Amino acid sequence: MTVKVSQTADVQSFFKEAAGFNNNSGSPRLKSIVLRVLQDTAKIVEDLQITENEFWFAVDYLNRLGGRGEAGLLVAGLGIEHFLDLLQDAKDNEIGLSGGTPRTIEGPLYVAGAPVHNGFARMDDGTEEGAATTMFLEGQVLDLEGNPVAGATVDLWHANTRGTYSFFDQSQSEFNLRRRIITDADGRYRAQSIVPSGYGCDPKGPTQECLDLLGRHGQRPAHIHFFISAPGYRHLTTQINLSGDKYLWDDFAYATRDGLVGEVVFRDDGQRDVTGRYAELQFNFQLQPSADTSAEQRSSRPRALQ
Ligand code: MBD
Ligand code: FE
Repeated sequence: MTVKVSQTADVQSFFKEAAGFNNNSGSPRLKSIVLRVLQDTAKIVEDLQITENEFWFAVDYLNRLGGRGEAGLLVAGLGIEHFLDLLQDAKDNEIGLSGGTPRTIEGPLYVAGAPVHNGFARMDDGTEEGAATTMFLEGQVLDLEGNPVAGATVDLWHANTRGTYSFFDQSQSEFNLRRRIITDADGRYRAQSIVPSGYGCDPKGPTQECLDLLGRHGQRPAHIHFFISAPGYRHLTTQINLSGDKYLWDDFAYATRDGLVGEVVFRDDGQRDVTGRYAELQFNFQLQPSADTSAEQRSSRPRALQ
């Protein structure tokens, strides 16, 4: 027997009261959103016959998720952040915006304010020398016709050989593997860094706890994140996911897309200023023109150090 009360007039008007509809202050927008959350939560509780124990387990889970700062990780792992990309792609398509490098998720590990360099940056602090393979990353920022975009900001960040990111991994130096590179007159950016390893969720954290119950792993392929911006062009949030990685097409955050796979080439030919084996990665980005200056900005998502 399933008893349901959420659709009764009494309960619906009770939810409206709880969502602030009986007062004239606060935010009308938030009131509408909270009302819908209450209505849909009630429907889930009824339709799936959520038990008291399940409900309070979920409340405690949210406390633990926030306590560990993993809310952004869970939304990536459940594919909700990728869904937002799919929705934006469809909206763009609807109004005829197309072309250029595909967008993909930002993820939860950006830190604002990385050092700025013209044309070239050394990104790693040298502490993994011996363990890491030196990586030479270079390419151009182009418009949709293939013309170079000079003065574009290539804001990039990636993990170290253990798959961890500076700031979130306090054992790394400040802004290690995070830089902003301004493209030169040919639209070119160049970086010397280290080949990153893939990221794995903390096996003891609340996100992995949920993934375990879904029968899923919490691994990402090796990848490099980018914000690309330039006056007159649409902001681009994207990633290069590295070829040859076991998780390339089995990414727990669903960020790998056609057009975003980077071919890493390993060489040992003495052509670069390093001893032994090194890696080369070339990747160009193409930007769409912006309709207005707001399209040139990244979202106002709260981020570390801003
Ligand atoms: C990452 O490095 C990442 O890029 C995403 C999307 C989620 C967790 C860790
Ligand atoms: Fe990442």
